[in-house]
Amino acid sequence: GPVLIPILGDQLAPDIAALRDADKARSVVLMMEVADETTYVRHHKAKIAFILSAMRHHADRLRALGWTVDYVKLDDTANSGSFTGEVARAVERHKPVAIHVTEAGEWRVQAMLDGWALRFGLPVTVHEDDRFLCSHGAFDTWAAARTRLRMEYFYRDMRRKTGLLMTAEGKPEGGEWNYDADNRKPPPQRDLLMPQPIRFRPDAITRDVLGIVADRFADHIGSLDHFHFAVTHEDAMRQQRRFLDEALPHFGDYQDAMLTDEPFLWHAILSPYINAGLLDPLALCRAVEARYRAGKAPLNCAEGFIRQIIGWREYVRGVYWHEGPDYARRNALGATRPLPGFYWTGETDMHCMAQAIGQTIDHAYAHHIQRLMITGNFALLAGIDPHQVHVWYLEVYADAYEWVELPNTIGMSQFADGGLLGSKPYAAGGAYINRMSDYCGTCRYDVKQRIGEDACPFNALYWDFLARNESALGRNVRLAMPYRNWARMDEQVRAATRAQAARFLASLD
Ligand code: FAD
Ligand code: DLZ
Ligand code: SF4
Repeated sequence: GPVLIPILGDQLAPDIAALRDADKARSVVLMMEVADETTYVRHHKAKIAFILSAMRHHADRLRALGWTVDYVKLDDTANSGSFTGEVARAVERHKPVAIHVTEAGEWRVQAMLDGWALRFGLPVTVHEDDRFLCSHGAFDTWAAARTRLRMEYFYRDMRRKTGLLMTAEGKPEGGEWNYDADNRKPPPQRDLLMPQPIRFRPDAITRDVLGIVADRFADHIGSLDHFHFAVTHEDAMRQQRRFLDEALPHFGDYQDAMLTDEPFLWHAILSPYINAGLLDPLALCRAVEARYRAGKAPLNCAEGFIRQIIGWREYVRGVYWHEGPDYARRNALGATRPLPGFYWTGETDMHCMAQAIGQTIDHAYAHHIQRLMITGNFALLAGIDPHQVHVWYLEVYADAYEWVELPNTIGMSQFADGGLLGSKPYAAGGAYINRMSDYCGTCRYDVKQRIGEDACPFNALYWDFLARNESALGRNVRLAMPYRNWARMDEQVRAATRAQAARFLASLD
């Protein structure tokens, strides 16, 4: 019998570890659209459509490369609905002598893979997923030697390991490791020359999938009307080139900027492709470095971008596997409020929230600072149950898989891991949002006010958050200044601020 090689929906690279040394003539690749994966959380419609269409295109690509691919569609009548059920049926069909698979991206699925050897009485080889620079073992070794897991030091190791933006003498290019001090400018005026991601027109395969998703997942969040994702490696490469040509030269400058009705700005719009396997993250970083060396992108932009990929992206994955499956249940600040209904509709008078959520519904995309400082910041300040916040982020973004979403949400955004990932909570009042966006100008609320009917809710919520969490956060040196300011306020002002926050929070329920 052949070797059976299951390829999961986020393993869509032709040289994925399990395929690399396999013999095409003696292998059957198994790809499975299964109900469990489409509904273990209620993913955005466009996220499901993207993954299923990319899977179908990838099967064609593998066949063109000479592989035998057994592809199970979601609506095949005998579809058992689960990875393990489908592997069981494939074992019946093909009578394989062994199973080779690439390690899964999350605990939930890895547990399934780990059960296959016993269940099927077959040798199962789980290949390390070397699309990542840092293996689980290497991260554990790095972490074991440290009391605090600082991204910055991890990142420097990845720079040394890859040689990206390093001089011949082994020094960081330009003399500094990190050029963030040059980044984070407020938004520019809108103009017609701003880059836009390519809008890929759905082909016949995608149109088929869009029909299935519209039918079957009608009650999931999200619109399919704006579906514009690339679903092949070739098209993803077109968007990669668009990013390198048009957005990279300002990527760093406007990384934290937000503009009304401009969902994409100078961001890459590549995360769904990188995470699913359509693009190779290291090759992308090398292309970014080449642009810098050719004088086509400034160092602060090239370094900032490369840091997101070989720094943050690798680091959060390391944290996810290092911390174990119970990381999803962390709740260091004891937050219990249910997620407000407007996270599903975007219907709120807070213009910043309506924008971030509305774009999420339309595009299954929001850029980092919207996720962190608008929807994430609001949930943090309002004391929303971090697990509900986690499920929301996992559902609504086309790039969301637990390994990357969970540390970003539980750790970076909600401070629910008590400061493992970040040294202080990303909490901010309206002034920050006003500085980094044009949202407040057209908002029904007044960003300058803290108390009263028209006051921006973020303002009172910010102080209420600090006051409410003083026992957990009051000794954090990075919060010393705001706590001092709070303590200096008049007792009556403090009471009015907390009453304002309480009224607003009550209106959410
Ligand atoms: P750009 O801003 O252009 O960045 C370039 C690339 O860097 C991205 O494509 C991505 O691969 C990588 N990157 C940047 N920041 C991060 C980060 N913090 N962690 C990991 N990779 C990063 N990213 C996901 O890929 N999947 C998620 O499910 C996800 N959930 C998030 C949840 C929260 C609460 C927050 C605050 C961030 C989350 N991120 C997630 C990180 C980041 O917001 C997205 O990677 C980014 O917005 C993707 O858009 P882009 O390709 O235009 O990115
Ligand atoms: C997210 C997702 C969805 C919606 N559907 C499928 C699917 O039908 N078949 C599949 O192989 N993978 C799917 N995925 C991605 C898997 O959930 C992903 O491989 C796991 O999260 C493991 O990392
Ligand atoms: Fe958001 Fe407040 Fe600005 Fe309105 S005023 S857009 S609620 S920060």
